[in-house]
Amino acid sequence: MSGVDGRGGRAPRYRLEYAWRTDRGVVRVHNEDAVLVDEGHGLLLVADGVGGANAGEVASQLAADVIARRVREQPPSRTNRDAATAFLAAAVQEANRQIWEASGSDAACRGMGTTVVVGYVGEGWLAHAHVGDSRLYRLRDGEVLQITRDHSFIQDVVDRGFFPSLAEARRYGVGQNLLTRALGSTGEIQVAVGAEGFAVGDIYLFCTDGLTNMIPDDWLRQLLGVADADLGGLADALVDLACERGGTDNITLAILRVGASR
Ligand SMILES: [Mn+2]
Repeated sequence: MSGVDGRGGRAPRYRLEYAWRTDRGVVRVHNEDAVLVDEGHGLLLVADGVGGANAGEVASQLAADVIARRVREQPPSRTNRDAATAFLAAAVQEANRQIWEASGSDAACRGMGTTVVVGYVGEGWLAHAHVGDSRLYRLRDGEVLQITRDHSFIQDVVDRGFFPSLAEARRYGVGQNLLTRALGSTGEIQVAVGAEGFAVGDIYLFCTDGLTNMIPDDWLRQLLGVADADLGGLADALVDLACERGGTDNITLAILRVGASR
């Protein structure tokens, strides 16, 4: 089988591009976010750690390390997206256990935790899993869609109908920083998972709240919508804009762009 058209053979159907950045921002002394992109394994991950001293950094890096190790040791299926999402959920649960145990056994790490959002590229789809308020967005046909739903108090009050939107809840002073789920906060954690089929031109953006709290959705749409932009330049522009608009938190992102194979 020649696979020239990419449907029958082993030739890739899509050309994938990756870019990632992490930045301390303007205000914070430390960067407690972590980012990991492994193009060979089709893995993207960002995590936003919290905790005293350097414990937030420990937690977010531990999440990245544990999940990456599992994927590298025994790569999940690229053809069965249910198997891949189940694999990601198990990997995130394993990261949770290790962070929970480390925070119980090391006084310096007590109370540490982290968000995580992770993606895994299969044949024509992206499987994803998350805990906390780090997000996955997709840009398609000029529309920005937030794929993940935050595990946060402010999202909960919106879901319960007290406010029509996050923006409106913020306007009434509902704080954004209270998470309802985080890795390391309990021995067992519920992981949200999903999978998205690719279309040529899709851009997937994984990011921490240091980006989304600084950049309104319509600005995000504007930047991501510049077709054929250099992906590294796009990543730089997002970080620069978040810093320019205050940069009050660490800013971390990983981008996947789906192009046509040649
Ligand atoms: Mn943050």
